[in-house]
Amino acid sequence: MEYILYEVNGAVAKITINREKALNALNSQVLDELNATLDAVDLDTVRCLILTGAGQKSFVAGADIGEMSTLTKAEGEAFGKKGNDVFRKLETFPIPVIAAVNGFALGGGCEISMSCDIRICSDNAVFGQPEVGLGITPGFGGTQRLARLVGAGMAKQMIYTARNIKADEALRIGLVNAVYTQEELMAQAEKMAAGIAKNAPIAVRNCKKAINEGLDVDMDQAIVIEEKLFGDCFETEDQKYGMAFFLDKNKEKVKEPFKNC
Ligand code: DAK
Repeated sequence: MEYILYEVNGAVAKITINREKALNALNSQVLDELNATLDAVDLDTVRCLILTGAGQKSFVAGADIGEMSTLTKAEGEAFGKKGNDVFRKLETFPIPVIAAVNGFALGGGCEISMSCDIRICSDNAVFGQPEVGLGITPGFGGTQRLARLVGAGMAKQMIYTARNIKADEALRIGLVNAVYTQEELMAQAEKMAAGIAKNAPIAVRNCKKAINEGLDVDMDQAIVIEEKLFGDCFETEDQKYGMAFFLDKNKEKVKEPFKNC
């Protein structure tokens, strides 16, 4: 891999988009490598992913404008599909994905962060959808995910004006969950990931599925999705162990890690 770093530390894995000279802009090769990296994640051991960008300045400064500048209509559609397929893979990835946004998250950078389950950022982060200033629409799901995350009014303002917002405003509108100093960001992402990874993995996966799939349907159907996924937990060893541990009154006991089965 030229542009993706992949590290595993216990049950937490970190994917770093590593194209620092171009502020981690997404070209076709980055998207292909990211896709292959996701396919290779060992879901038997990894329980939470962190996605970040290399360097101190940028998470992802967007899709690669140089590569896009010469695309034909058909090539533009193919590039859009390549990005959308990877972003959707992230969004529906079986385990939670935390975006640790360490600087510019513009265009495709804002969009890839929105495909993750949770966004936290450093205090130098800048978010925006500058596409209309380049003569295009957001093409990696920005018109859809931004509106769902921050509401249609705020999404329309950001997209129509192409105005970037800083970390504090991203926090205020609910685009990110927390802002940390640059030095603190990764440690905080790792702490959150470890906190997720210690919980029953099948239950966590089912929660992700229930939230994602439930948001796409009406409440009556959504509740049925939740019921089914709740019921499925009762076929797991982790449910039996988790509840038995709570009910066991032996104060000396030590909680074992969940087994993911
Ligand atoms: N693409 C390619 N290279 C980029 C880049 C990008 N998005 N962003 C930065 N770079 C490169 C710069 O060209 C420069 O390269 P060298 O000149 O050193 O070779 C290097 O990164 C450092 O950038 P700057 O010199 O510009 O650094 P500054 O600190 O002065 O400025 C900046 C940082 C982030 C404010 C500035 O680089 C900037 O404005 N970058 C572009 C941000 C942007 O507009 N991003 C959105 C891109 S549009 C679709 C599919 C996808 C999309 C749309 C449609 N379909 C197919 C339907 C997505 C679109 C986008 O993401």
